[in-house]
Amino acid sequence: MTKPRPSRPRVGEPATRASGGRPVPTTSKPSRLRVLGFVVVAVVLLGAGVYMAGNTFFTGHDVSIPAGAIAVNSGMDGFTPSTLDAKPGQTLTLVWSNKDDAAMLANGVHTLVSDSLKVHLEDPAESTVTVTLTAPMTPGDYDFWCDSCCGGKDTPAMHGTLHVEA
Ligand SMILES: [Cu+2]
Repeated sequence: MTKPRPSRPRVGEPATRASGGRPVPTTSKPSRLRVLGFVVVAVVLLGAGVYMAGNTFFTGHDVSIPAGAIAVNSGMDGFTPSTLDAKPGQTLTLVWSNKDDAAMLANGVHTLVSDSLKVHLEDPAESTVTVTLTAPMTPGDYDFWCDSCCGGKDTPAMHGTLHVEA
């Protein structure tokens, strides 16, 4: 009824293919290639699992703050902290978290916007992103705000200040 498949020889059959001129040894053990293939697949699956588990751990809200970085939170009450201190020309690294639900935010993001600092940054709902803010060389107080919730720029509580030391 069923025709024998013409492809690969069954284990136990005399070897008909030759590699490099030598006859392929017939063996009942799985070939090295098969074992290697299995190991590769296992390692890839394991790696993917560790990677995904890692994402779950490291994108949670209890994010560890790298040395020198500043933890900032955006919420319905504005930026916390709302004043950031910098030296002239200093680049600040902000680990910026947004714990709010997307439905409460315009475009699902809190923003950090400033004309004088030339930034328009976004932090998606329920996530933490790392962003940088470079202080101008001229000392002074530079205004920034969130324009995607609670009335945006028109609401005083939505503003923050980058204080550049003299
Ligand atoms: Cu906001």
